[in-house]
Amino acid sequence: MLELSAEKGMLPTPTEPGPTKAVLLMAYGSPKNHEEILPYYTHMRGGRTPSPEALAELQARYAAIGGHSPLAEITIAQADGLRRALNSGEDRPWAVYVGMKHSHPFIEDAVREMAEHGVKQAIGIVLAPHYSVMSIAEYLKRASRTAQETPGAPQLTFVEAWHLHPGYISWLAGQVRAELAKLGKQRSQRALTIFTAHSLPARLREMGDPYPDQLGETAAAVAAELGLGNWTTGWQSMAQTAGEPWLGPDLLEVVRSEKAKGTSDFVVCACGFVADHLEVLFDLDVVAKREASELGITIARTAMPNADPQFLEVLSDLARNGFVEPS
Ligand code: FEC
Repeated sequence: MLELSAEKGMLPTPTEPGPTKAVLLMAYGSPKNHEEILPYYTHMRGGRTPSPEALAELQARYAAIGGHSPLAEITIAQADGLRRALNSGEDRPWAVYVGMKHSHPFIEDAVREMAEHGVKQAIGIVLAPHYSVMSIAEYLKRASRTAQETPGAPQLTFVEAWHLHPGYISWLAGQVRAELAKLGKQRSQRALTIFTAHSLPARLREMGDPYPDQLGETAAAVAAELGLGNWTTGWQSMAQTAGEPWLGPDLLEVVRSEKAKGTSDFVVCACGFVADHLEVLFDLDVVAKREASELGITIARTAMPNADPQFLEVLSDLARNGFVEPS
């Protein structure tokens, strides 16, 4: 039997002795309220306090989506759903531990808690499909380093990227199909679908980082499954602090240039994210929609996976296939 313990950030706690298979489910994290925005932003900046202007700008973005992001709650719901999916019909219990990159419970807390619970082996999964040294690799490094420093910590193996998981591609295809269907036959044939992920510094291309190509691979796989002719990729959510070129073209640049060529309906599929959060609810639902209304076009956004059962099956498949029995 496994239960959720609210005191420990709702981390699932094994309540029966015996070998436990564990997942370390890692996500970005979000501030739970207005007061947490400053420590959250400071953590993200490696401990450097943001300027008052930058802080106010970020606070305004959270205010525009209702005061706080649902990301942390959605991550817990995904973990809970994954634990249920993994434990149906299993002889040995699975535990799912949540570790966040920038808010409590941190990745380090989750690894230490697994050690306290006597977990011997765990599979680490990041709730982001595309690998980059500036995204997934940072999560893995922090988990591995804590495991090395913690007596009794579990052996960790990781899923490094899952941007082409057939279940994920099929889930995305279903969402794009649903948005195109809402446009009706004629408009949907002329609509442009734009697959997006979080932008990162453009120097990653020269470094041979797989991230830019992986976005294209996800997009191409979804387009192939749908037989979609009119699609492209774009980058979104470039950090406000960007002091160097970031990966482009930006989503809004794509929209403006395609509108100039006569396209008036767009479907955005933010396949680099797996939850409703600030970068989706503000950058797409507020900023992109405002731009659409100014340009006299439509921009529809596909639903995010959140705790959809089909997406939980994807996570469950990643955990089962990636788990290595302890030697
Ligand atoms: O809902 C929420 O409260 C959090 C939404 C959120 C997600 C997210 C995902 C990614 N980020 C990635 C890279 C960077 C880099 C910087 C950066 C900065 C921010 C800021 C906020 C923020 N990110 Fe984020 N990101 C989310 C939120 N991100 C807020 C700070 C304000 C701003 O500049 O916009 C630059 C850090 C610096 O200043 O040095 C780099 C990547 C992802 C997708 C992969 C993942 O989820 O891990 C990559 C969700």
